[in-house]
Amino acid sequence: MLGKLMRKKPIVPDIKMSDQIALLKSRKIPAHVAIIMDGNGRWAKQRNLPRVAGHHEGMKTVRRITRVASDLGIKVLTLYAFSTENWKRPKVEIDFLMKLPGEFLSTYLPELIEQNVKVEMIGNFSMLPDHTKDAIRRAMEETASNDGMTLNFAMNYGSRLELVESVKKIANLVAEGKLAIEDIDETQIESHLMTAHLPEPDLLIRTSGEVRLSNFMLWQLAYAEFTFTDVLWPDFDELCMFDAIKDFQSRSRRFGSVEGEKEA
Ligand code: V07
Repeated sequence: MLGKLMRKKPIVPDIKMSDQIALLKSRKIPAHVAIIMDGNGRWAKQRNLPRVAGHHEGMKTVRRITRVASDLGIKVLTLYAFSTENWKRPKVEIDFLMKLPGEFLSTYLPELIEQNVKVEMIGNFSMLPDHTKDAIRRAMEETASNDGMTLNFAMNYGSRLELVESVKKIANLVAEGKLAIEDIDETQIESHLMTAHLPEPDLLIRTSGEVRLSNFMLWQLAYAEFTFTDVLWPDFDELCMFDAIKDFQSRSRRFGSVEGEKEA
């Protein structure tokens, strides 16, 4: 049953990458794609390598997928890099993970700037180590005026906590007499989320065969298409990305014309 849901590594079609991109762009491209980058530890284990080797390889996939997403004309790419749950992992692993933003940015920031990519972050910034904060802050500053794709890292992010924080802010407005209870609506909740300035994701991709949301963008994904693949994140390449977009396009074609009718 779930086997049908799950995508496998696509067969390599004999079409140039640029032609495939052009073909996909002739149909509807999702404005916002969110990805749960799973399977890095398993990738390493299969090779008898330490888990951190998988995380490091996963970082290279972030670079590839950022570039192809930008080429496809995707407006926002949100990547789940570190969840609030991930603090439970061994300290050595957390220390390694917290160095990845710095390494990623010192290696790839110039090409992100060249691609006109804007770096942003959602999640609790204040709990991150200083060196991680410094790297992210610098990248956000240096790309602040870019108006191409937004590369949005979910770092120390948890969706339920985000919703709790939104509710608290609204409660404060009510307590201060600035908002009437009757005026609390979906727009109010939404406008206090960390993604308030972004369009809702149209497509969620999760790699590595897991079919769960894991506390990721629960509110924002209400109407998104979901696509799952067995491919582990370090092996997720441009063709896998094309496959996910094709999947999205085949579903939008089926439902697009009767939007609001068949769609639930
Ligand atoms: C991390 C690599 C990708 C697979 C998932 C786990 C490991 C890139 C970043 C990053 C974050 C913020 C930023 C620039 C880069 C990152 C963590 C883990 C914690 F501004 N990859 N990556 N951060 N992995």
